[in-house]
Amino acid sequence: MIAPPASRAEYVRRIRDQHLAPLWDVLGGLVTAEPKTVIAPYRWRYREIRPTLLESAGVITAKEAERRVLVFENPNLPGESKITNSLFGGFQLIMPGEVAPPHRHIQAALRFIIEGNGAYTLVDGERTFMKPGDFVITPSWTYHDHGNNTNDPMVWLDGLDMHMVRLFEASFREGWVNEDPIEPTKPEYDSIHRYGANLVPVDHKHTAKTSPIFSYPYDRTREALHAMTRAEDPSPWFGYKMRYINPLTGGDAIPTMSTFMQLLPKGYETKPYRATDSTVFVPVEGTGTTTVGNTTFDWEPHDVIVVPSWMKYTHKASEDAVIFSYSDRGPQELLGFWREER
Ligand code: 1HN
Repeated sequence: MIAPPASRAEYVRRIRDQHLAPLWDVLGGLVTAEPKTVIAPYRWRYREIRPTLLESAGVITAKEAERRVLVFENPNLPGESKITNSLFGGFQLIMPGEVAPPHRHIQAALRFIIEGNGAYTLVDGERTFMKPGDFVITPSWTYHDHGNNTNDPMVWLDGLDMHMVRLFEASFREGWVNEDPIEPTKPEYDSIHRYGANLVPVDHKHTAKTSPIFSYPYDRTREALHAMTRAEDPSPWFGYKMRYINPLTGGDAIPTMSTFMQLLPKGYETKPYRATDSTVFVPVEGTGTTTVGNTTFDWEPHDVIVVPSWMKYTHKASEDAVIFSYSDRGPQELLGFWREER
């Protein structure tokens, strides 16, 4: 028989030297009865941050910055480059004549276009020109660069799965052979022509986990939502809401981040809803309010609103409104974690 320790505290002090710790002190905090979030609900007003964003052009060039991005920092997690625990969000600015040099990384990116018209992103040899409201993807480990040959600044929201990659310590990144822009190897819009018409090339072998379509243009998304409004009543929780998919699998366009666009008719108010995915909402058209817990945020186009996991929220549209969103729902579903409450 081993003699019992002098006290629990004495025992716990002793086992720390062996890099051991008692689960009984931490179990309740680790395996909570319900999701406990550290994330603060928050809203960034585009009207307020746009001047600050444009000012960044005088602070650093796109080339020197590699990517000139202002990062959305959750107020409860300063310095962590997190808008939620799993998601990165930022606004990227490319000024006329600038290029952001080519690179690739394990992290997948979504681009949601905010302002400007006709700057490009080149993904896997294919150039895509960007317009406000377009949803554009950069799949994991594809070379990409961006350039602006227009006369206006171009701004988009970058959403990345980088904190999931960090969790797994699985990050790789490399530059192109040099810093010059990559020459396209495919015709413009090749991916949407090839895969975006309910057709697939007859010899296509499906291997990639990410959508073969790089750009989901806003005019088509908008048309799909408006067609829905003519066909059925709005969902009490979502209004009219669509999910961007990979047409080859029916799954999310990007496997690590779900992306959505929804339409709320003027005056419509959604019923309280919560789910375990934390979500970033970006209004595209219209104005309204979002209530998360006890906080109500009013919003207009290009504002950014973060709703944490498992907090009840409602949206109310003061005018016909269209809202883009992205969340970690897809990976949670793949892993069997995701839950919702209506
Ligand atoms: C990145 O590569 C881009 O390619 C944007 O435009 C934002 C944020 C963190 C890490 C890499 C881009 C990024 C990023």
